[in-house]
Amino acid sequence: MLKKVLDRRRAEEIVRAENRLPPGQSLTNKFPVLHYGPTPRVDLDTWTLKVFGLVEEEITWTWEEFNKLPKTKLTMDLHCVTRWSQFDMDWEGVSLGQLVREGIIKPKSEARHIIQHCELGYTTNTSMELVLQDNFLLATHYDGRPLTPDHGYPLRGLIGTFADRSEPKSAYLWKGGKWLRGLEFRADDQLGFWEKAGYHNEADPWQEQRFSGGSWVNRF
Ligand SMILES: Nc1nc2c(c(=O)[nH]1)N[C@H]1C(S)=C(S)[C@@H](COP(=O)(O)O)O[C@H]1N2
Ligand SMILES: [Mo]
Repeated sequence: MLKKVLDRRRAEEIVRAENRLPPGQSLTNKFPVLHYGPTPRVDLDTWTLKVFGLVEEEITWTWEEFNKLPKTKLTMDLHCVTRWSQFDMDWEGVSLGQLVREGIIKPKSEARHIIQHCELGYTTNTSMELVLQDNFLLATHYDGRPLTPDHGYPLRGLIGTFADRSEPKSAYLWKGGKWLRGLEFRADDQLGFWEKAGYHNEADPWQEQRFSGGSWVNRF
């Protein structure tokens, strides 16, 4: 127990020295589970991912079709607004940016924002620019294994930071929706679940954008 605490502290000192710990965050070696409401049960036979709104052609992928898309592996640090960060996590999935670059998804020229739509009504909004970056993934696997139900099986949005954190721009973890079922391209922005509840619309952990307006300290 004590050894674990000391290991955690030592690891935290290292990432702090490497400038990989955003302000107000501390390191965890666990992978906490955090979401609102129950964990949905997902049936892969009826599962689809819809790409809709301001795109040239709307798409509905079955699970089988989705798995034929080009795969990407990447290692990222994740930052939760509740103040834990986890480092060097290995992920696999599909890069939304790559799908757009390869013309598999064709956003209309007016598209500026994306809403991630999830099972049971969870949504989160970002600029289109943010989720087309290399540090956003439509993630199917963590640490070489399919996501567990609690972490978003079978598919989640995921945004993090690369070890060299200067770019691209990052966001707190809630900007990746677990149990993802739809990507809506829009011209105007529309606040998602936590954003409506007062969390920051951009949520950059390096700028400590936890809450919108006022002092975030008073929110605890
Ligand atoms: N569908 C859905 N996705 C969600 C949430 C949620 O409540 N529902 N919570 C977000 C928040 S606040 C966080 S911190 C991360 C947590 O991911 P984890 O449980 O895999 O650590 O999921 C995000 N995605
Ligand atoms: Mo969170």
